[in-house]
Amino acid sequence: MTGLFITLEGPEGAGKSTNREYLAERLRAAGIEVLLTREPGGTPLAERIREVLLTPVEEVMNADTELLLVFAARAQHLATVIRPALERGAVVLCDRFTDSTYAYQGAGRGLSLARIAALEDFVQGELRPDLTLVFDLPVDVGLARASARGRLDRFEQEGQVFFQKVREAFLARAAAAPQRYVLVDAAQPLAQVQQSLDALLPQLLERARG
Ligand code: Z5A
Repeated sequence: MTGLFITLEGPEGAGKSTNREYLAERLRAAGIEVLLTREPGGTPLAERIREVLLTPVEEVMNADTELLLVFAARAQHLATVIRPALERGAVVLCDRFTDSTYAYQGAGRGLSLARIAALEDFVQGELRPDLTLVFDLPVDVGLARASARGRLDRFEQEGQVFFQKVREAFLARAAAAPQRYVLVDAAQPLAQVQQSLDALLPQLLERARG
């Protein structure tokens, strides 16, 4: 694989989608091929699985079902979108990936991290992101931003305790592997967040150009 696989992670309302667009523009302006995508989703079939995961329904979804659906969507996304893009040398900017599984299904739902790691190996083989930007902000700030958009999805209906565990999981993963993760203070005004992304650009361009 010759491309560069960058993931954007963090709790709800952290600005991942907004900043994904911003980074893509900056990289494209420098002549780099960028593929913008997201999880769960990123292909028509995986987007249908996303709908199942996010739509609140009366039947309570079993946590193992949730975990398997996340990885089912990921298998499709990797096979049809992410791996082909990396093979042709593109930069893949993916809004959420397996760090979210460790944070939401692992820390949030309390599922076994060893089981998640086994599925990660099964679905991804050796593929891991080259770089992960963790957009961090206090839970109440993120939830206020997300709920300003209106109707809450199935995850957004969880309480503060769930999201606190999610936030701590992202921070712990970033602290455990500082060579792969960059922590971004997402509570700052957008212009400042984007200044910190600008500071990363020379490094990203160098890595994207191999
Ligand atoms: N999930 C999972 O459980 N397991 C997995 O393995 C994966 C996912 C991959 C869908 O993700 C759900 O899937 C997610 C976890 C679960 N749970 N939830 N909820 P999603 O990425 O689609 O959902 P999200 O995180 O809720 O997306 P989001 O709320 O759109 O957040 P965002 O992309 O980080 O933020 P944004 O859309 O760029 O910004 C939100 C608002 O804040 C928007 O109005 C912006 O204009 C504003 N904003 C952004 N930055 C700023 C700053 N700096 N200041 C002020 N306002 C700002």
